[in-house]
Parts: sequence; C-alpha cells; structure tokens
Amino acid sequence: MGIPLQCPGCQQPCVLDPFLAGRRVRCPCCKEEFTAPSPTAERAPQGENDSPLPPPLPSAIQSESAPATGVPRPTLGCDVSIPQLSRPPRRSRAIVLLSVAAGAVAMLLLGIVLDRFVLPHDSTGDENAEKARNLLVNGNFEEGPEIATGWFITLENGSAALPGWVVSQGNINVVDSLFYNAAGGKRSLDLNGTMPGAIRQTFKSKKGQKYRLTFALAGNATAGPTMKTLQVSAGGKTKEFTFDTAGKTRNNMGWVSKTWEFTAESDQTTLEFLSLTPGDSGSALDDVVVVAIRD
Ligand SMILES: [Ca+2]
Ligand SMILES: [Ca+2]
Repeated sequence: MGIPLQCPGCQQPCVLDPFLAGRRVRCPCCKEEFTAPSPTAERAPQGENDSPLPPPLPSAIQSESAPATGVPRPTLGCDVSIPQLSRPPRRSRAIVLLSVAAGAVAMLLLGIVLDRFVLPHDSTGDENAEKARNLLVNGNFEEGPEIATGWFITLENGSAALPGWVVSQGNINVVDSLFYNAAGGKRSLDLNGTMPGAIRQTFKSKKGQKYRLTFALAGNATAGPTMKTLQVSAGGKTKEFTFDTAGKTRNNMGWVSKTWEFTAESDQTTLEFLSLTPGDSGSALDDVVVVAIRD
C-alpha cells in the first residue's frame, strides 16, 4: 500500500511506494528533491490545523509502472513513476574523484621511475654514434705493435709506434687485456712506463668550434701511489683527473667514463694526456673520443 504525502515543493499530492520510505526522492512534477517520510512518520498523528494528505491515487496507476522483474517501481501521485535517486552522496563522489586523481599521479610517477631507472636507454647507440664521429685516430689503442698475451710493451718519448699518437714525455706502456682488463677491446695504456709519460695527438679542428672529449679512466694498481692523476690539455686549457685504485685489481679495474669540453683556437688542435703520478704505475687510459658539439 502506498504512502500518501504532499510534495514540499509544488504541493502536489503524491502516493509514495513504501519501498522509498526514508529515502531521497525527486518529485516528477517540480523536480524537487526531498526525503520520503518513513513509515513511522507517516503514522504520526496529525494536529487539528494540519492539512490532511490527499487520498491515494488508484492502485492501477501505481502498478502500471511496475517493472517486468516484479520489483515494485516507486511512484508518486503525479501519475509519473520516479526512480529512486541513485546519485551517490557528495562524500562518495569526492572519494571517487580523489581516487582517480591519485591513480593518475601514481601512473605518472610510475612512468617517470620506469623511464629513469628501469627501462633501458639506448646509451650504447649514442656511444657508438659518437665513436663514429670520433676525430681522433686509434682512440682505443687497438692498433699498434704486437704485444705478447698477458704482457705489455714500453714506448719511449718520441715514439710514434701507436698510429695517431706520439709519446711526448717519459715513457708509457701499451697493455694487453690479460695483464689488466681494458675498458674496450684488447689493449689500453698505462701512462707510466717506468716513469711518468705523456701521449698526444693532433687533429683538424675549426677555430672557435667547441669539442667534447670523453675517455675511459682507471689506474694501474700494481704499485702505488693509490691515487693516480693525469692532466689533459687542448685548446689552451688543462684539466686534471684523478682515479683512486683502492680496492681495484687487474681483473677489476673499475673503469669510469670522463668528459671534458674545450674550444679550438686554430684549425689544428693537439690533445695531450700527461701523467702526474710518480713511479711506474700510473693512470690507465682507453677509448678516447673527441667530437664537435654545438654551443
Ligand atoms: Ca682499447
Ligand atoms: Ca708501467
């Protein structure tokens, strides 16, 4: 049996299905939203001045809107069936919106983390492209005199036995990778032969052009000092680099990549690596690359 009531908005007499008692409903006539009275309120005694609620509409009107499922469809007295308000409470909507926003932020952060720390970057491709543009000859020291496996040779000041390079001070060693691991290929240098040495190479450049030098640096840990130091010079500038061989071995050289930029002063530039380490075990050097770069 329906609950007779009056829409608080348009005052239209209505008959509410008991199914909606105590729930939020909308008047189909004026669209006013209000809470349907509970059965208890419905039976509350009316005062003398209270207006009696209108009689219920014929049950035929209510039953016409019953759904095929057999579940009574709620109706009001304007002969129009009304749905139960299904809009979630504001707090629920806020929670949903916050959840969506939090999810979007989480996806964004996940993308950043994957991009920066997980997904592999094509650094190998970049390095190969840079080596292809290398302005130096034999920057990896793979060309040169034969070296007995697991051994090294000593090149004295003035030697041009290494294609592209000249020994410019003291002496150096060209070392087979079975004596100590090269950064790349089968050979690398010890900038101290039996004493501190230096090597240099001159390449065509363009005055005012900026260049980037990269090279692999480690140290010959066979003998001290532990800290190995070398000086790079080009374009009228110099820069010192150090490498700590503490904990390093000939099988675990700990090669690191170093970068330095300089500007050419003329159409020819000489790049030099000079050992500042005393003794016969100095900085280890491999994979030297010079490329022109934009400002
Ligand atoms: Ca090499
Ligand atoms: Ca040496």
